[in-house]
Parts: sequence; C-alpha cells; structure tokens
Amino acid sequence: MKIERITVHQARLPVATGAYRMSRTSVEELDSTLVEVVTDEGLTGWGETCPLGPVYQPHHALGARAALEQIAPGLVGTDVPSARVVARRMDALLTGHDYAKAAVDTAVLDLLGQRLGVPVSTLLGGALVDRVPSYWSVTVGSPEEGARVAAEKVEAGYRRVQVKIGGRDLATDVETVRAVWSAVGHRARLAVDANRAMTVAHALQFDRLVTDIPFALEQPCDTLEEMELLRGRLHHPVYLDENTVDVGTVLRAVGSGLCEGFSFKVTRLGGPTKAALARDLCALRSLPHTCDDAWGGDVIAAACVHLAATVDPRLLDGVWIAQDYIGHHYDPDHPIAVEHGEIAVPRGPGLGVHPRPERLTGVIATY
Ligand code: 0XW
Ligand code: MG
Repeated sequence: MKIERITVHQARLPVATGAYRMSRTSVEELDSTLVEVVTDEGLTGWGETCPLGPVYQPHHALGARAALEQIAPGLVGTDVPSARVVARRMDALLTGHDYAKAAVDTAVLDLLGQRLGVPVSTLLGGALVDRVPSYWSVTVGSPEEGARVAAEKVEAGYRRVQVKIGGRDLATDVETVRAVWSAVGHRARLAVDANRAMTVAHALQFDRLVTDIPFALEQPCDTLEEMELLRGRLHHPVYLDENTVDVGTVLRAVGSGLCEGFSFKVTRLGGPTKAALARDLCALRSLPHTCDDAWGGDVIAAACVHLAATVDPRLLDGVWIAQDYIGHHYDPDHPIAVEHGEIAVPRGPGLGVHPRPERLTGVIATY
C-alpha cells in the first residue's frame, strides 16, 4: 500500500460554550489541521492536530502546517508497512515537530486498521473496554459558576471534573475549589489545573489552604525544574501536563518519581503510536493518566478514545474531548460523543470516523 496523495485541510472550530478560559490564555475559536492520506488501493486515512491557540504550549496551527509542508512531499509515493516505518521516514525528513507528525501517525493507523479490518485500538494493543470515561473541564470563573457547572456535569454522568485556576488572586482560587467540592463532594474525582501559572511559593500556599479537599494538582508551575522543587512538599498528588513535551520526558518523570500522574495530550507526544509507549511506562509504576488532546474535532477525539480503550481501566483518569464545547461533527453519521459521562469506542475498522470535506473549512494544500 503506497501513499498516492496527501491533502491538508483546515477546520475552524468556534467554541460554542463561550470563551474557554485558562490561567494564561482564553480561546474563542480553534484552528485545526487535518491530513487526508489516500493510498493507491483507494483507502483514505485521516489525522488531525489542533493546538489550543499559540500560547498554551509551544505549538501553533501555522507551525503544524509548515511542518506538514516539509514532510508531506517526501511521503508521497512511499510504502505504508507500519506506523513505525512511517515515523522513521518522517524523522528523516524533519527533526522534531512531533505535534504535526502526530496527524500523519493517526492517518497511517487509520489506513492500516482499514486494510487489516481492525479498529485502531487493536493496533495499539487491544481494547480492554467498549466505553471509556470522559471528564469535564470547568474553565476559570467565579466560585459560584464553577460550582454550578460542576454539579450540572456530575448530574449528567461525569465522574471526574477538572477545575481551572490561576492567573488571579489566591483567595478566589481557594474559594472556587471549595465551592466545587461542596457542590460535588465524593460524587466525582477532582483535578485542579493551573496550566503553569503558579510560582512555587504560590503552589505551596494554595496546597496548604485546601489540604482537606481531595484532588490532583495538575501542572501548577511552568518548568520541570519548578515542579521538582515541589516534590515531597505538597499534600496533593501532582500531575504533569504541559511539561510532557515528549515520551523521553515521561520516562524521566516516571523513573524519578516526579509526579503521581499525567494529563497526556496525544498529539504532543507525537501521535497514538508514541502515546502508547507513554501508556506502557505509566503502567510499569501504576501511574494514572488521561488520554486527551489540547483540542480538536472527531478525528483527534477518535484517536484519544482508541488509545484510552487500551489503558488499564484502573489507571485511566478519563478522556477529555472538545466535542461538547464545539457542537460540530466532521462525521455526523459516526460522531465521537459523550453520553452519561462516557464515550463509546468506535468498533469499525480504522478510526471509525470519516470526515466529510464539506464540513471542514477548506483545503490548505495537496501533495
Ligand atoms: C482540559 N484540557 C484537556 C483541555 C484544554 O485544552 C486544556 C487541557 C488541559 O488539561 O490543560
Ligand atoms: Mg492540563
């Protein structure tokens, strides 16, 4: 099976639920990039990468497209024996830029799954479940609003809620977490995500003011060095998110006991193939983690769900997908959607979603 054509599409995804506010940035529309890979056998595989604006992490939509422009011509005409072989070829064409290569990795898995007649979850090690838990992310807002949204989502079936904090005074963050805890209690597990906004001093103070509330503190500080300074000094388990810039960093964090869990972003790790390696490293130390992405449509959501289905359910903290914040599906016939806090794992061959080009914004380039 040879790659005959690669088309790069853009999908503009407005946030339907209003601005998505985090400590350092707020987004109202996302700019997603999809790759459509067509083979000489007439199969079509899809991949997607969708940075959460240009400042959430060192990724941006134009960067992804520039990297794909560098890679795609060198892939056309080549064989697709496995995702690893294609990854090696991409590395020979461009160093780094894993978040762009992730879209190609996803498309290749989609193609291989279709060719073999198996879902992508089988290629990643095999699904252990047919539904995976999702979680809701409450954006930075007032304590009352946070408590109201969290209670509403738990009522709707979510069993985990992530509360965004940071970028404002300590008292409001403490009040928000207290209000959410009062509203939800043990009906849901809590994560509190500062998205890198806290100083070490701020994180230490915050932790002490809410010692009685059980939650995982996600990415409080900016750098791994600052995160190291928190080790052994907090009452709450700590999760890394933005710092997991590649699988090597996950290896370092797992091996050194730097954190108690992770909020993984599949494209940041380089796509489902490399993210599966991070999954296995976590399994060696019984470390829980999510299988998310920063944002994206049905294709990214499907990739996250297939990977999540292969994770030991004891260690899967949930799959955040952007669908409920977008209200738009590329494939309305096979949408990836949350129902009662869970997402069904697509059963069909490949990813199980087939974007309709007319539901995307337009073609960027064809190679
Ligand atoms: C909650 N998320 C998975 C979605 C947003 O893109 C940010 C992210 C996170 O945990 O930082
Ligand atoms: Mg996070």
